[in-house]
Amino acid sequence: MNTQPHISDPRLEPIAQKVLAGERLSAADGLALYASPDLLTIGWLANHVREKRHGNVCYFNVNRHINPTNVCGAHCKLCAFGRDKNATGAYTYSLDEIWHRAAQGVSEGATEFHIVGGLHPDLPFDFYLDMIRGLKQRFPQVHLKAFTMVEVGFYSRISKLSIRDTLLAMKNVGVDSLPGGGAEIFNPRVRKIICDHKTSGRMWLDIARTAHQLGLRSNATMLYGHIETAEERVEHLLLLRELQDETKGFQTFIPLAFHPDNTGLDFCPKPTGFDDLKTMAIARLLLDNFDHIKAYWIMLTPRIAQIALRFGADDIDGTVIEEKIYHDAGATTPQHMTLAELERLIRAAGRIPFERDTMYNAVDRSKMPPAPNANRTSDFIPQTSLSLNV
Ligand code: V47
Repeated sequence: MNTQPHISDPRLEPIAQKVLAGERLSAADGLALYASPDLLTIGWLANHVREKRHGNVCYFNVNRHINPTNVCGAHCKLCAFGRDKNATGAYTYSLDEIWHRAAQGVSEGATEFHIVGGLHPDLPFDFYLDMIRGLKQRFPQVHLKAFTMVEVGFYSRISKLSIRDTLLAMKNVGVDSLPGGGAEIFNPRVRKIICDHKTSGRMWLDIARTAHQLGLRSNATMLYGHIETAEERVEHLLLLRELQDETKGFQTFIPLAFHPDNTGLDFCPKPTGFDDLKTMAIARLLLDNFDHIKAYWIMLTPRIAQIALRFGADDIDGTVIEEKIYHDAGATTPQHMTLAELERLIRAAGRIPFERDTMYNAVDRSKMPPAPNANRTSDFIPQTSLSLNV
């Protein structure tokens, strides 16, 4: 059992008592954590919770991002990825191009396709259904984590189907779960500035609720480090916690640090490592009903993501391959990592790499065709059950 940390900020004493007793933290506790400069105590507490749940294990997966189009009518100020139809750099993949990218992903050992894109003004809902159906037919073994709540809301509008029927149509053709994007900050004041024409925060939560009711699990995100206040971050996290109490449908929470380059918010300073680690830890402490907290290395940088594995995160995302959304916004991280590189990062943080599928089942590569480009390290033996080191 871990011993207590030295707490240099006395405001954290009562919060530490609650965390160690397994009690739920309040909004006021969340604000006190944000107000405190005592990052090491906050991190220690988050690590305590993280190790109680997951021991020394760090999850990762081998995945492939596919962004079918960057054409988008939403014009969110926060985004550097979306383009008008005729703008320089606008693209929309044909279905054949999508099959090709997916086949590349499979040859690299992907167990998941992470599919999100712009809100294209002309593509019909059937295009997306054909894409999912075609991917499922060609690659039935690969989990399809597709379309944010914002895309679901948009498809419902263009298809004139209810949210429920839109989700059912997606599920029927092969969508297995939904990614967590588009949540940004739920508060309407912030949304009006950073993503005025996007699905409201309330609607995002309603769509997630409906997805969960239909048996589709999803992730959740929070985009931080732009114009939002600490109160608005805490409110966002507690709204997610409230919905999770109701549906238990969220798998993983992913804090996303805002990258300002090439966006309509380029006056915002770049995220700091201090804020990244603090936000990761506070998420772990407030979201007591989420199983997993992910340090998305693409956005955090591999260095900060690795440290985050000791500040509450138990998952580091995947090999990714061809990330566009952050790189259009000036991210300087690589666009993909090999399995061996990911495992090295995890081991160097003193954690045990655990290759998972999207649903956090162990992946046993000895039962899969070899992935020629995966470049595994030789000593990693996938496990089917975990022994927790608490
Ligand atoms: O929804 C857009 C964010 C999200 C910028 O579910 C930006 O496993 C920073 O949701 N700076 C997409 N962020 C990424 C996402 C995600 C990533 C990894 C894993 C999962 C998952 C989900 O990226 C968008 C938006 O919130 N974003 N522009 C930007 N300039």
